[in-house]
Amino acid sequence: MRLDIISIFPEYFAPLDVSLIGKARRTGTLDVRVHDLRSWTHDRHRTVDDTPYGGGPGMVMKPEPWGEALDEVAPAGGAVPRMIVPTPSGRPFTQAMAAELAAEDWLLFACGRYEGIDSRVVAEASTRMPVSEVSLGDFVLAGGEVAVLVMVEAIGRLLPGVLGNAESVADDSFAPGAMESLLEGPVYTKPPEWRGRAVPEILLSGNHGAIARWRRDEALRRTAAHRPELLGRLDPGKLDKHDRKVLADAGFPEHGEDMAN
Ligand code: JQB
Repeated sequence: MRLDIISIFPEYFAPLDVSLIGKARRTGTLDVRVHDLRSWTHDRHRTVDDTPYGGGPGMVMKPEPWGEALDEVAPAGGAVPRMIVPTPSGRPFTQAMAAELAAEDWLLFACGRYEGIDSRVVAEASTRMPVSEVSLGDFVLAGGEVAVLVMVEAIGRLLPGVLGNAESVADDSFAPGAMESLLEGPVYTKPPEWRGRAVPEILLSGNHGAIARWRRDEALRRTAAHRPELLGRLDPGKLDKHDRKVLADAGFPEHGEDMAN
């Protein structure tokens, strides 16, 4: 997969030399190219921002350097990347979107700063390539760089051969897409007792059926406690009697037992 990243802070992407993504780059699974937006400016001060039309606080990224950058990185008449623009007003980035993007051959990330990029840049780019405005969540970052690092890590670990252990991706969940409905429960490793705290006995039992049941109970309890809105996405047909009891005990009788059973 090819990834182009355009930013006024190319140094932000040093972490992409490290760990899973760094290895994927060295082995050729990932071709990452980081570009300095200021290389497409022509004035002495390498200006990328200007005051907002209509007034208001802060500055807005000028369209001209972006236009030249996109023309050079993704020239007309050739292959077309999918462009991703992080912005707090974008569609939520999810695991499903990470999986969809991991199937692309070429992604182009455009990192804004200040109050964002002149809107005509996305409008014009959209006539030449698919463009998605994406948000990591309901908080405000100072720019798109950290959002791109997050997305590249989420996408990169899904690429064939990037995680050493092929099972690690599938096991994020109990079933395909389940990470969108149930949180993971707690995990433990050796030693069996640490600072007076024992590992739950069931995990040492060797009873794989009972362990799977316990893990599911913990996942249901954690989801009820931390992300109750996710319970509404559970398929009621996939909840057994025990699941319904766990959810009722966690304070969600509407997903749990009905009065009849
Ligand atoms: C500039 C960004 C995010 C990109 C994601 C997320 O855009 C703004 N609007 C108002 C105030 C400040 C900004 C700063 N800013 C480019 C830019 C913020 C992404 C961003 C984001 N993806 N929060 N913030 N979840």
